[in-house]
This record gives sequence, structure tokens and C-alpha cells, in this order.
Amino acid sequence: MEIQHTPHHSWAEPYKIKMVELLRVTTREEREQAIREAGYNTFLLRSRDVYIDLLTDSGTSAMSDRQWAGLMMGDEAYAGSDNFYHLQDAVREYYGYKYLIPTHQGRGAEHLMSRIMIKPGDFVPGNMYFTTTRLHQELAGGNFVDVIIDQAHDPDSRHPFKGNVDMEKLDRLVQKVGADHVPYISLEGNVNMAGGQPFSMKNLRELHEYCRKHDIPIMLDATRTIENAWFIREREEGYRDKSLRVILREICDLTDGCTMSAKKDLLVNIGGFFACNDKELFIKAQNMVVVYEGLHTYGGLAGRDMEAMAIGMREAVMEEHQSARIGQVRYLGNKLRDAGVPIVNPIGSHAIFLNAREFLPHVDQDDYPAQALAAELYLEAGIRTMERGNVSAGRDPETGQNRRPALELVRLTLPRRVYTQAHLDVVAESVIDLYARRESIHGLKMTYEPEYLRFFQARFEPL
Ligand code: P71
Repeated sequence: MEIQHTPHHSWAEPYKIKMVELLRVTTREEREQAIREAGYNTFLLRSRDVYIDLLTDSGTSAMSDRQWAGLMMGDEAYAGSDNFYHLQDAVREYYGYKYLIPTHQGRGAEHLMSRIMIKPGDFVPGNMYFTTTRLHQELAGGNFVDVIIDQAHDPDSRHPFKGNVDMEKLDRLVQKVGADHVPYISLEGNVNMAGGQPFSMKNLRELHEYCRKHDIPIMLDATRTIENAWFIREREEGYRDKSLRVILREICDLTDGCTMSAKKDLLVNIGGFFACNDKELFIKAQNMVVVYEGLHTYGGLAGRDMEAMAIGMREAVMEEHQSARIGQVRYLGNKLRDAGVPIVNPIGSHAIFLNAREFLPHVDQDDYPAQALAAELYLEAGIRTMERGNVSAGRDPETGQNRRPALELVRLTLPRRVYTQAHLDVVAESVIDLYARRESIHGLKMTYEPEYLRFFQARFEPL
């Protein structure tokens, strides 16, 4: 397939704006009150108090006119909805998996997969944890083992594929516990917690060969895999002239199935799925989905949601869409980097990650520097971001201590097709101002800590 560029190879948005949502600018006093009431946790802010919302790229995309038209074509039959078959066709075409189970979102699929595949006492290797993924593995009685390359934990390493699996770490685990206790390896595209970092096709091929030999399935977290395909084309020998569609299929063909949060790559506000090639696994998932999500032809979604997802999938593999997506993230990242603000390198596809450890070296990690920085950026400019550090990492179940991860980050996540370049200028200016007065920023004390996924609802006070 021909790769299309706009004139002058700009990453200009491949769409024009048909409808707008008005923004509200608050005063400093209003923001002080709002963040205090939110316990200094950006998850607890009301969105009406936010000016530019970079909390997440999950479910926050702007749908196209075609997707909105698709909503009108919802077939809300309880069973056998037409939209399910459209989605199944699209998954078969673009991802290539035979069997599909829709779920309400990514963690619904993770829940099903973990329950079906993991036995208590098993070990599940993965290229870095994701919060919900690891929790579902643990709830199913499994133990997550990080097998990502060391460079992924180093915000300054310029390794082009920081999402790669360290084959020696994986082999050490398999030798130690035996392949029988490794139900699958969980492989994430554009590893979120590492800063949106891709794996290479070469690494996946090695992994595939190793896993075939030891009879270990590779289960892909396909949430941002189209964005991963973009980096493979950009950075890997032999892919320069391949289309995203072709690269995506090549990735999926080397794996055995996937979980998907369609709220990212696939440009919808809600939705996800589990997909696989093994019939037995599919039948187990089909049986499990009716307990927790809904009938196997809707899995917690309305027919219209499945239609919007099928259409979103076709738009997500468009070259010009991803070119603008990644171009926009880089635009923001380059501005910050040029101003000397410490960010994770290389710049990933879905967000810019501030290195809070380096931004606030005077704040101890147990005083939550990334949480404090996210709260301060809100106070400064009404910009909402997300902590991805010590609070998100949680406690080690064995020692009960904070995990104190190597990466202490604030994520400025860009929703797809939502903000303009001028918004990004405001964001860059605000972060740069904050960096200039970084010594005035202090840590936080946690005053309420929920049992599961504490970052969502934890509350803090200034020290
Ligand atoms: C993101 C999210 C949404 C989120 C989830 C948990 C804490 C904070 C924010 C969700 C992902 C993801 C990957 C790689 C599975 C899920 C769960 N990401 N895998 O980045 O990034 O999907 O939210 O649809 O249940 O803000 P789900």
C-alpha cells in the first residue's frame, strides 16, 4: 500500500473540525479549592474545573462523523447483533485473530483472560507491568514477573526499542519455575508505563521462536499496537516501505491472541475485546464472558459501540492519522526538551512523560514527587495530568512497602484528534514556567489509601 504524505510532509491534522466543545478557564482561587477538595489527586477533580485535560488518551478521542453515523446504525438486538459481525470482520481483517469476544473495556478482557489461563501459583512474565493487567493476574493467583530490558527503566536511555523483552530474563524465569508454570507471556505494544516505548519485530520474532519451543502462548496487549507498528516502520531495518496494516498483521501473526482496550488506538469512548486463534480458549472465554460482561455477541457493549469500534479500527490504521498523532506528541515533547525540561526519551506515541525525580530532586520518593508535580501543574494552569510513579506502582504484596519504582513520572497524555497545536503551546509554556520555579514545589503525604489500584482514589495533603 502506498504511504500518503501531505504536501511538504507536514503532520497536519487529516481532518477539519465540524463541532466544538467550549472550554472553561478557572481562576487560581477556584483551582486551589478544587485540588484541595480532590485530595491533590487529579483523578478526583471534576472535569468542569479542568482547562486542558491530558489525564489520559483512554476513551477521550474525538470520533469522526462516520463513527457518529455508525452509532445510528446500532442493532440493539440482545443476541447476534449485526454490529458484532462487522466488528468480527474488522478484527479478522486488521488483527487477523479468528475468534472475538467483546468486553466493556480492556480490563474486562484482562479479567477473562487471567481467570481462564492462570492457575494459582503461576508466573506471568510481561514487558513491564500495567496496573490493571497485573492486578487481574494477581487476583487470579498469578505472580507478575517483569522481563523488559533494563533500558526501559532508565528515562535517559535512547534505546529505540525500550519495549523489548529481555530474552535472558525470560529464560531465567522459565528455567527456574518450569514452562508448565508459565501460562503465557503478556506482551504490550508501546509500553505505557515505560513512556510509550515500542518493541521491535526482531525481538518479537525471537520471542516467538522461544515460546514455540517451550509451548508458551504470547498474549498481546494490543491497546496501542498500531502506534507500535509506526515505530517499527520508522526505526527497523526492512520496514520503511511497509504499510501500518501490513506491520500490524505481522505482529499479530506472531502472537496467539490479545486483550484490547479499544479506548486508545481504536478511537472510541468505550469498548474492548479478547481475541484468540485457539478454539478451546475461545470456548472458555465465551463461557466466562456471560458471567461477568454479557452475552458473547455484545460483552457489555451496546451494538452502536461495536459499530463505532469497527469504523474506528479502519481509521486507526490510516497512515495520515498516525502521522498526525505521533507528530503532535513530538511537537510538544520537542518544545519541552528544547527548554531543558527533563522528559523520558525517546518520545513515545501517546504522551510526554516528565521525569519527576529529576524535576524535583529535593522531594523524597515516599513524598510522591510525581503526584505533587501533577497537582502543581493543575494549580499553575488548569492542566490535568496523571501520576505514573510510586503511587501507581502500589505496595509490594510481600513486604507491604511502597515499590519505589525507578520511573517516577508525570504523564501528559494526548487524546486523539482533540487538541490543537495552540493548546500544546499553552501546555509547554506552563510546564516551562513551573520548571523555572521548581524549588518552590514540595511533596505530599498520603492521608487515604484504597486497597486496590490506590492511585485512582488516594487522597493527599501538602507536607
Ligand atoms: C491509561 C489507561 C486507563 C487507565 C487504567 C488504569 C489506570 C489509569 C488509567 C488502560 C490500559 C492500558 C494498557 C496498556 C490495559 C489497559 C486497561 N490505560 N492495557 O493509560 O494502557 O484498559 O482502561 O480499557 O480497562 O490511561 P481499560
